[in-house]
Amino acid sequence: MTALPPDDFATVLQRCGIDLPALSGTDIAVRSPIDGTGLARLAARPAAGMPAVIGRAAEAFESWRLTPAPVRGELVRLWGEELRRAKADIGHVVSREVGKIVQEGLGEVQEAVDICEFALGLSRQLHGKTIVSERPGHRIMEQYHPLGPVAIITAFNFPSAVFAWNAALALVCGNPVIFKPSEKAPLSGLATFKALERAIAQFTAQFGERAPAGLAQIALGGSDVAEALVDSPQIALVSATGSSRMGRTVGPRVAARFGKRILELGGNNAMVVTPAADLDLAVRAIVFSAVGTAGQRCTTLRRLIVHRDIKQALLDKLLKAYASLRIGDPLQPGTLVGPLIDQAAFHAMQDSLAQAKQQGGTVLTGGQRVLEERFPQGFYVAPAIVDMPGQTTIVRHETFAPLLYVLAYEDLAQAIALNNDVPQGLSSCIFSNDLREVETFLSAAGSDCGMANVNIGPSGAEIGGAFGGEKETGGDRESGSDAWKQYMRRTTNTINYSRELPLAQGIHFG
Ligand code: UN1
Repeated sequence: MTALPPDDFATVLQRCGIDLPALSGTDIAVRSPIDGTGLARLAARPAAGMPAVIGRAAEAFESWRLTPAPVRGELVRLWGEELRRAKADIGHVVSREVGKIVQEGLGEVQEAVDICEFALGLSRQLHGKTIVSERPGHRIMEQYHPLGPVAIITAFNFPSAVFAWNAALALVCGNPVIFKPSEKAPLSGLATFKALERAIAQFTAQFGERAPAGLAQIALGGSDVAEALVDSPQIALVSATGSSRMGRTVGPRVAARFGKRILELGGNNAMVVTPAADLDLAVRAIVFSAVGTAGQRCTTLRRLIVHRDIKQALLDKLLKAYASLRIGDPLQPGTLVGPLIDQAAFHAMQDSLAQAKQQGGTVLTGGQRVLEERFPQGFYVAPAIVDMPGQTTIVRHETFAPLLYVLAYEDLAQAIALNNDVPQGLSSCIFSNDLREVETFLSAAGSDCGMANVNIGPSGAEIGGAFGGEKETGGDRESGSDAWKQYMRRTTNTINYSRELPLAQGIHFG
């Protein structure tokens, strides 16, 4: 199925509300990874202008925090509707700008719609607890209050959904947002942001002045813009998605000013395939999670930990599936693997392949550049599978490309140890129909990742669950479940409705 509008890209951008001439400049050159075509040249916001942006958000917070949460929910409802309406167009922009196949571009916008609907429901459920007191005539309760301006710094690979995950929750929780999209994907960010602006306009028509001017702002720019957000004491929460290297800089800087942060950093996600697995199901899951999005999801499958008795049988099936992968223009229906984001990503993959070989690896398939003649400026690769003698240095490193390492194991304890013995801790999964194996993998002695799945791959999480991971992935959670609590401040209230003043812990004072 293709849902691409037939129009040219300029028309699609216009329909998304993006006025290119008004945004034009020389700072950010946007290229399509499909064929290297220049899509736009945009002006960056000078870092010197950031205090004013942050100041407007701080001002907006003063009134937005007092708007009842269910009324704030109306704004994300409208945003979800706008996103639904613009789904095909925004999906197209995502495909053009980051090279996702049509289905995945659309899926990303659907993820943004889903989180808006989740946030709408949440707008009536921002509840705390009531706790019994040890003192007569007393009651203890918790309330969740808005936190303050939230900075959202995103990566190129989910340029629409990750902004929405954060912004929908932040807005419902009573916080203004400032969005700094990746310099590699500003148009997808803008298209998603413009839908929010349209929702704000409708909200204002309905509720008057309730949506203040600085409620949602976008700041196109480079690391200096990000740094201004990271270092500002007026930014209550910095939510940053990207590499562990980026997080290593952002985390301590936010901590130094006692700010809050959500870090979603690198993953090195594994699948354990046991002798009790449905191999055909496993193969389907491996293909989607290892080659989907050309291996450029933080949840991409990077390590296949397979029992030695079934390794060859699994590899035979997998190599067959890889041989039929359609690599090419992501806008064409039927394509499964689009391009890497840029030349640097291609070189990083080649470098990792060279290191893997040096470390004893055997390339079973792929790794080479393809379609070079048709797309001299597009970096397409044949997804690679590399058999490794063990979990060497390069296997422990996240390479953002379709590069799958295969490791053999003998007993489940060893498989779990391999799963956990990497610096990252985002997602993981086991393929097995053996209850004992499955429950062990999910237990306290099992996978140490933020996400551990059974008989599905590590990628493609639904928004209802908390998303995030441990160790160098950052330790935080966003999206569903109770991730909203990070966007609010908790206050514990002890209320005395008696005529006495008993002290806690039985203390007599005076
Ligand atoms: C990311 O790669 O940064 O679970 C996010 C998934 C998607 C989100 C990925 N829902 O693969």
